[in-house]
Amino acid sequence: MPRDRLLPTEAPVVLIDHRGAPVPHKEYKVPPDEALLAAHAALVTARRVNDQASALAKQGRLAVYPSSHGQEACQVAAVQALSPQDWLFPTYRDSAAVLLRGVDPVQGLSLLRGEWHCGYDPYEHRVAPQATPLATQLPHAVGVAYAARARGEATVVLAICGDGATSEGDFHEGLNLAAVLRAPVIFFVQNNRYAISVPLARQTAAPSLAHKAIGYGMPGTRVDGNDVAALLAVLGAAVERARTGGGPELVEAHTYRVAPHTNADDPSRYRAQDEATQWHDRDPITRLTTYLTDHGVLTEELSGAATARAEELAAAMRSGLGADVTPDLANLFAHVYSTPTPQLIEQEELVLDELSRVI
Ligand SMILES: Cc1ncc(C[n+]2csc(CCOP(=O)(O)OP(=O)(O)O)c2C)c(N)n1
Ligand SMILES: [Mg+2]
Repeated sequence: MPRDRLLPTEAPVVLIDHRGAPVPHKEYKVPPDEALLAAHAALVTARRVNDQASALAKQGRLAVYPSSHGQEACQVAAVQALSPQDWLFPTYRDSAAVLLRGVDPVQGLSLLRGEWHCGYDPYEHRVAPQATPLATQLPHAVGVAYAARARGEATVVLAICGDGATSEGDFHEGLNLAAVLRAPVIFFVQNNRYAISVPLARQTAAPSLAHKAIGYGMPGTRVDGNDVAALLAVLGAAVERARTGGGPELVEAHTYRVAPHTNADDPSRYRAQDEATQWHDRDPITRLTTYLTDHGVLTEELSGAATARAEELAAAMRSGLGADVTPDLANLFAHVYSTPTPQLIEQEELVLDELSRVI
């Protein structure tokens, strides 16, 4: 779809409102029932992944878990907008998306177990390692997109980041380079209104995060981040545009981090409790369930099957991550360079020698 406007729309795109009612839009349409049913099942799975992983963190089975509870529509749409040949570049908050893309749950969560930097093979499902340093994955994503196009492949890259990450230098460098190169990459900003304790108002003076796009010369689009139908339509159109040579796009999803930043955070220290409560009414699963039920598309049988599949994944997480592990500390150095530098070898010897005295 050609985009002749660069400025974002006044209001975020909404196709199904928080009461589950359809909202007409002149540019985007509600995806077909089949796609919405798949999204519903994926939402149920994503919520279960978040709840199960949070419980495992409380039990000490994961070192930390940054939950995307309440942001599941973003997780689901990011994955469903992509084809198998495309690449996903996730952050630490996007474990649900990583697992929905097909990464094994034990391998996918090994980073948060403190066991590996990245426990899965990024090439298997075309999922880059989850980036903890903010925005550092964005220039990498541009490089992958540019290289794919140079090889004549129709690959699109979707890179996720948070509202806080948009203040980083790497965000600027990534978006600027992508626009200059017309690289097929979507920058998907999950604006959940907080960067740990820093609220959006202290993050930027721009009218919206999507407005930043115009400075780079790429379109910016605002979308309701709790409306999976709108997300699928907006991201789907952006992916299609990028695939057919239209260049990059910045998509800002308006959502809310219902959960603490991680299990180690206490949000009552920096935000009012009723703020989170208000967002429960905008829950991404409730509104899609209402819409699909009202339209006679979601049956009890389909809903039960979605829950059963989510429970299967949760059971695999419990059994796979419930066992004790003894990490091999030498692995810290094993995958830094294909040929380790003399300095790295020296550091490894020093660390292993030190550890042999204390353990
Ligand atoms: C370069 C860098 N600086 C600081 C941090 C510490 N840090 C971790 S998460 C975070 C907040 C990020 O907020 P946002 O980008 O909005 O993502 P969210 O956690 O809300 O998903 C910060 C400052 C980091 N990981 N990387
Ligand atoms: Mg944030």
